Amino acid sequence: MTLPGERLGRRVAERQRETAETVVAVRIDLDGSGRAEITTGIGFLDHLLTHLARHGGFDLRVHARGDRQIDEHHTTEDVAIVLGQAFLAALGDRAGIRRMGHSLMPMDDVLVLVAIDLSGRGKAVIDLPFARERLGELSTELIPHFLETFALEGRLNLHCRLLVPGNAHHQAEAAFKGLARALSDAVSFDPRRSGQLPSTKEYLEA
Ligand SMILES: [Mn+2]
Repeated sequence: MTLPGERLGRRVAERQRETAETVVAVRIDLDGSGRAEITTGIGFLDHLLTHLARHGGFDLRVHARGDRQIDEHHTTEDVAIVLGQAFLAALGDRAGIRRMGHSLMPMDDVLVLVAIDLSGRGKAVIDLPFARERLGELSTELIPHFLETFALEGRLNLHCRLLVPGNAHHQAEAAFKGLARALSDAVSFDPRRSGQLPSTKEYLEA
C-alpha cells in the first residue's frame, strides 16, 4: 500500500502493534513540516513527542492506549518500539543522507548533548539522571528507557548525555529537542552525496 506522501517521494511509514498490554499506531513523515497528532494518554509523553515532531520537522501521528491500570511502563515502552520501527521503515535505503547528526541543546538552566549515527546498528549510551521521580504521569526513569528502546528498534546509534543538570522538565525537553535536531540533520540529504550510500563499506545494515 502506498501511503499519502510516498507518491511525492517523501519518506513516510506507518506501523501498528497490538498486544495484550497495549495498542499502538504510529505514522511518521521524515520530510514533513513538524505537525504532531499525539494521544498516548500520558500527557508528558505527548508533550515530549510533540517536541520531537516540531523540532525535527517530522509529521508525526501517535495513537496509543495501554494497561494504565498497572502503570505507564508498557504504554511508554511500546510507543518507543513502534516509533523506532516506523522511523526505520521511513528511512528506507538511506542513499544520499548525512547519516550523522548532533546537537548541544540548552533549555534555560540545562544543557544536553545528543549525537546520532544512522548506522543500522542499534546502540544507546544514555546518561540522563533525574532528581525528580515523576513528570506529570510519566516516571522519569522511563525517559532514558524510551530513548534506548527507540535507538534499538530504529537501529541507530544514540548518545544522550546530561552536561548541566537542572529542572527536570527542562532536562526531558532538552533531550527530546536535541534528539529531534540531531535526527533532522542525520536524515537530511547531502547534495554532494546524491544517491551515494554514506558508508565506506558501501553497506548499511537495514
Ligand atoms: Mn514544556
